[in-house]
Amino acid sequence: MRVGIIGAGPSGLAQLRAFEAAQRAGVDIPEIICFEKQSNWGGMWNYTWRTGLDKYGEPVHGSMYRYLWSNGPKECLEFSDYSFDEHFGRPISSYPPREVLFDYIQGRIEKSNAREFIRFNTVARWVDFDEATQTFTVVLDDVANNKTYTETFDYLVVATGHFSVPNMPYFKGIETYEGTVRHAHDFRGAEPYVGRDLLIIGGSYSAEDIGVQCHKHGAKSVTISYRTAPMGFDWPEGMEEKPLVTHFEGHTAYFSDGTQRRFDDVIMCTGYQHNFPFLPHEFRLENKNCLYPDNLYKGVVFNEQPRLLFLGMQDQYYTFNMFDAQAWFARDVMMGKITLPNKAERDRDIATWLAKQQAIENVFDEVDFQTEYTRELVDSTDYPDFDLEKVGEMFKSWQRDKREDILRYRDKTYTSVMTGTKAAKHHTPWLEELDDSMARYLGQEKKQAS
Ligand code: FAD
Ligand code: NA7
Repeated sequence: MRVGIIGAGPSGLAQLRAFEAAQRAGVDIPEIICFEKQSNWGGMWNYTWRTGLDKYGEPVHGSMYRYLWSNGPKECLEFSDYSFDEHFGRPISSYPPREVLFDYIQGRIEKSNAREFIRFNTVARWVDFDEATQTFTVVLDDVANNKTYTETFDYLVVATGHFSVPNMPYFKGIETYEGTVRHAHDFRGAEPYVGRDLLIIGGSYSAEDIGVQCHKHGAKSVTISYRTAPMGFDWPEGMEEKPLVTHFEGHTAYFSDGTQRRFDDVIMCTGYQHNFPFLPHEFRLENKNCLYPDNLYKGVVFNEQPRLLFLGMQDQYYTFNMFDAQAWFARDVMMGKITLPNKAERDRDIATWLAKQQAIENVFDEVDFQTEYTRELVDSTDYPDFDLEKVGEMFKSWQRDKREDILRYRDKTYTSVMTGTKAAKHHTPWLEELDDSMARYLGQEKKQAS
């Protein structure tokens, strides 16, 4: 049996890890090849300074930026088979910067021979499914060597992420707006906005985090324009929310409440598109960012063609440990340890989850939904069990911390459900910490400890 995995971000790496865990337990595993279009693993966490196209002319995948600190407690994303304690050897704070989390992701996978399974600089271009042989043929571009070739698989795992291809709406007059316009996908740090009046469009995580970062690093003002509802945090002086922009003229944005204001720059924090240009249309997920994409049995198995599996396609409270639970489930489906019910039963199961999603009323319901979803996957596999319900409570507490103080919630500490370790207090309050390097993050702590 041959398994193809597209993408070596946290989800694709979780899939490799799941097979490795089975192998370590003495089970024969299939032949596996993972294709990654970047030159290294880590997906979003593999920071790139590039925007637009990469050095081979491929669309840049990365949307992460300098000074990005975890936007939820690390205790909520901890792998249940590789703790932060095991990796760092001592307690660290609850909200580490990107480089530290990247190091943690790498730490687990570097303990295996996973790199041997990955072909880097390799883009999946197209997938065909042959009904007669029940196999996928994947057309691949080795962009570093300018070679195109194909590989054939019995199962295909799509782990290409969904926070990479910008959703870029049009606003009347924006084509002649006199300031700069970019999408959050191309934001790489707050420096260009120091001393400037910034308009952010969007009302979710990117708007909040980029807005707060620009405020922290010295933007003159940050205005956030929402479509549906304001985020409603207790914003500091210099930050405010306004309803949606109706149009632009010159340097000025006009809002639907009749007010107007001049801005130097605009950043569209308007989310991302699920984008699968390498899949024929009948295999594409067509949903927007949501907690339960339609057509995916257990959020993983493509219902119309169960040899096709997707990881990490949900909107995410849970991340790394949920990807693991999905990958363990996917592995067991592929290896026949989990028998899929027939299509009618799968349809019913999907409908039940979609109805639950429909009934969600607030952010706490969202957390409960994803806790219950992840619980079901963990229970149906041998992924090491952990106190998911306590993690769910931590997510709710995190939401309350943000309501209390959007500039200081990252100074809070949480306790690991994996090890019982209470996070260390970071040496510098987040608002005053302008250096996000791992050296500073860990080095300073060492100094403090001694
Ligand atoms: P990705 O990380 O996107 O990885 C997908 C991989 O697939 C990439 O390496 C890409 O190069 C590869 N790929 C794509 N197309 C192809 C192709 N055709 N052929 C070959 N390879 C391909 N999560 C948190 O837990 N905490 C945070 O603080 C946090 N902050 C975030 C901030 C930003 C700005 C963004 C965008 C996301 C953030 N996330 C955060 C969520 C983040 O998406 C997940 O943590 C995680 O990276 C998702 O993993 P993934 O493997 O599913 O997707
Ligand atoms: P999200 O969470 O998908 O949010 C997208 C936001 O963009 C959301 O508030 C939308 O408003 C808004 N949006 C979308 N289209 C428009 C238009 N046309 N006009 C105005 N506003 C619009 O994406 P994020 O980038 O914030 O977060 C993605 C990930 O990155 C997340 O996991 C983080 O960890 C980092 P709506 O509320 O639907 O009206």
